[in-house]
Amino acid sequence: MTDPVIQNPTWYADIRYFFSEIDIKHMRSFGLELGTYEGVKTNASNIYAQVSAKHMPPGDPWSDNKIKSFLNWMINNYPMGTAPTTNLLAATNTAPATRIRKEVRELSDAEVTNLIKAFKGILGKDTSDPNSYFVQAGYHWFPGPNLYCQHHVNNYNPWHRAYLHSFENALRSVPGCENVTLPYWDFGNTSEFPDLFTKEPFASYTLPEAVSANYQKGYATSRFAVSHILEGFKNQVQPQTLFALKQKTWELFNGFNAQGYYGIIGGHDDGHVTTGPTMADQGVAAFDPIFWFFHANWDRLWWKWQQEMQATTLETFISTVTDASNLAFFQVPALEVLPPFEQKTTEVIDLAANLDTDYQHPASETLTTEKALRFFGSLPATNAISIDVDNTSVRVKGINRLKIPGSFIVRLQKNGEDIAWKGFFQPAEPETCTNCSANALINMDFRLPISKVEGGKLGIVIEPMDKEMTGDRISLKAVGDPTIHARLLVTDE
Ligand SMILES: [Cu+2]
Repeated sequence: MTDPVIQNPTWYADIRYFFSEIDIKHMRSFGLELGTYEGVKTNASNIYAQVSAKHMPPGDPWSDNKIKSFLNWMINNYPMGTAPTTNLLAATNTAPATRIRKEVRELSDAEVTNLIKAFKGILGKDTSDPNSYFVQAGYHWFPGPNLYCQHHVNNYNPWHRAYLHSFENALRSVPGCENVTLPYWDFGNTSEFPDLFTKEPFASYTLPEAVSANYQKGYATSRFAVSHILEGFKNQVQPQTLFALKQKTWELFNGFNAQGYYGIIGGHDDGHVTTGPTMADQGVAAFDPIFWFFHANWDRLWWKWQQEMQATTLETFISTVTDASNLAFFQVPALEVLPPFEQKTTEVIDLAANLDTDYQHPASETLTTEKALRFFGSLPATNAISIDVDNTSVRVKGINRLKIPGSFIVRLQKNGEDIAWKGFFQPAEPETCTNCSANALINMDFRLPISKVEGGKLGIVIEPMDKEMTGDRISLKAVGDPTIHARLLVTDE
């Protein structure tokens, strides 16, 4: 076996493969983390001492060239790098999944007919039937009594992945639909709105019984005009999707972190508030049939990122996690469950192996060909940085979202005119939700050309989606007097 010295090794391309799963698990029990970038970087000197003394791994020491490669990585300031395009892990991936989800506009006529049959089947089931549309949609929030909120947290992606699996199983309970899969809506393709969504049974859903005081029997789900929806996805959701897919760590991909609220979770929230009044309300969003196609795409995007990062298994996924508390979260599998679903967080990470599901990505995927900005407010000093002179980030810091009943939009204004907006998705009574209360203070990030913000006075307006309760806007004092910041952005590219 050839084992040349690697002159410029990186974490993603080389170093993370230096440790076997057995080494990682074994050393973890002694408190030494070899499965993550931060763990290996922090303990690099110690690791180097052990491997160069040929003590590690016991009985199977590293070759001299491998030791030299590791030293090169240390000398070069521990570069993170990117995942290799050739799949080094192909050998560890087992049988291909049998549930293949396709783009909704790429279904054959027979597949559409079958999907309609499956939807009509679960819509026709009694509201007490666990496979009914009513029960499945109700897991998201109303009618309760258990409110399973998993948003703006690590479990946002895992919980929704388990949720889609549960919904797909319900569709498969309909006789003749045993092989149906849930299609996704590639909302990055804004050239047209899928025609199917405007037809029965996908256009709207009427509640067969009340789910809350505000949502009575007979309430019909509704959406904004198609032009409004497409514009929101094009201008608001897509830039954040592209940004997220270019990130190299779980934290930046997820996008709800110290670097700001911009990425997958931000795009998801904006997608909800731009689709319609029903989709904008966390309490009832899942009753709008579009919810399922929308969320299947978020799940696909997460999986696509996992594939590109070679992070499809639990251990390789952990190699992308950098924050200590997030790490602890993903390393305690026994504790992390996704109620009301049977899977655990750590089980849904490998979508293909554990949920037997994969995605057929769209024929004309634009994500990888378009250039996305990859800029931050700050980066570790080990990275050589350059400054983006064209764009800025305006951040509104410290909005107490518990004071706002339901989802809302923050509008950034120059001289009283809107120049940008950002949505936040939450229940009507956020103070009753544990996850919401734990993340009460939020920051909103706007990334825009400097030319758009210069030469005028900047301010913000907070507009609730449901104006009946509070009127058109919420006073800044009521939400804890948030502050406004502007900064230059940097990149290490
Ligand atoms: Cu959602």
